[in-house]
Amino acid sequence: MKRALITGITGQDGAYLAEFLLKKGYGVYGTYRRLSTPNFWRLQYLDIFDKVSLIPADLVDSSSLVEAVKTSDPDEVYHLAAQSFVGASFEQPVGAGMVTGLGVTRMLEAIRQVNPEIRFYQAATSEQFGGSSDMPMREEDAFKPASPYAAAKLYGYWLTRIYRGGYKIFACNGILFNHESPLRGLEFVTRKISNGIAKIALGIEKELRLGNLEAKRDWGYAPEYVESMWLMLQQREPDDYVIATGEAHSIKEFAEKAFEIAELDWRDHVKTDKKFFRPLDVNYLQGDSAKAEKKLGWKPKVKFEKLVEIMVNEDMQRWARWQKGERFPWDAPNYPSEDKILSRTLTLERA
Ligand code: NAP
Ligand code: F7E
Repeated sequence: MKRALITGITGQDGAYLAEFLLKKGYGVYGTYRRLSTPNFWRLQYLDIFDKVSLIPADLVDSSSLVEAVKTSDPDEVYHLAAQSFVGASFEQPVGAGMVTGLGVTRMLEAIRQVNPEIRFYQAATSEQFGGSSDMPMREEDAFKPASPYAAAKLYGYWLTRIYRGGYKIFACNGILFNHESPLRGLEFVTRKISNGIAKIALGIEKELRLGNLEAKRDWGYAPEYVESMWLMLQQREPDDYVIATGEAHSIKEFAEKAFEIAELDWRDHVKTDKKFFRPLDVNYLQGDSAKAEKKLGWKPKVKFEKLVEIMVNEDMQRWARWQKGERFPWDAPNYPSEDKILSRTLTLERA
């Protein structure tokens, strides 16, 4: 039986990848960090919590990563753990470097020291292209990161290539464009919209406050994207791949479509709020995954409209079930209203 170690198994991609690898017959191990309140709702929601083995580790602590590799003795490591919210990387720029950037080096070092035969997947990102003007973006295009998060990821991308070249480690970068699902964190714009709409439809809230509505993203469906991670590690040679749908849509289009599904008019409920604008934003991202299609045989099936439908319908159903008194693992009921959170952007605005 093959074994896989997933860092960040409690996150959106970690949970879907664990489900995918279990179906393939893998023994699945995942790192989690000690929190005052356990955070396993996604694994429970997918009903796989009892099927995975958990190892405590933190990306700032090299020794815990070495232990995780030794304990799991994996054939493949999927390095998904990171501080993944771009907005927060402006609030905590030093942490972005320490966790999202240097965390990759610590993981690669653990592999180099314990067993360099382990295959390594790095969760690189379309954010690395940032303000680039190449459209649609391909593997060979220039990177122009526009946030502490993107700069840290670009560092991780290069470390992955350096360990591939220097130590012959089978290390791949998956340059994934945005991918969403009902397991997406609530601070990301798609889930913020689907969750907000469900609450508006049930009369729990009246409005939805958003930032830059003009930015465009290439949004795919997370359960399909995790398959591409596995495919990269099954090839004869390690390489880097763009994973995307090839379509770009604005936040406004997402909101418009999502409200339409709930039979509401977005103009009655959406307000823009400076608090949700970033000091620097990426205005346009659209990927070209022709290389992945040719070499991996990977192609997205769920495109924009279907994705919006999946997310809105699931959040509407969850809130309706919750209101009827049903209880199940879920993040939304305990999530604080964003009005309670004072951001750096807001502080700058007031100064
Ligand atoms: P996510 O839901 O935010 O999950 C991030 C994971 O990292 C969580 O399990 C989190 O643990 C863990 N983590 C955070 N800080 C850590 C630390 N200091 N030590 C150990 N673990 C830590 O992110 P995602 O959407 O699944 O994304 C997975 C990866 O792909 C990330 O690296 C992200 O940057 C990258 N990526 C995502 C997208 C996308 O559109 N989703 C696109 C391109 C690349 P807790 O649960 O304890 O917080
Ligand atoms: O923002 C705009 C915001 O936070 C998308 C991460 O998974 O994908 C994700 O990063 C856009 C930005 O995702 C709100 O300004 C408007 O232009 O959903 P997001 P992201 O920044 O694209 C990449 C590929 C990753 O690698 C990351 O890990 O939407 N926007 N109004 C808003 N964004 C948020 N969060 N909240 C708003 O109210």
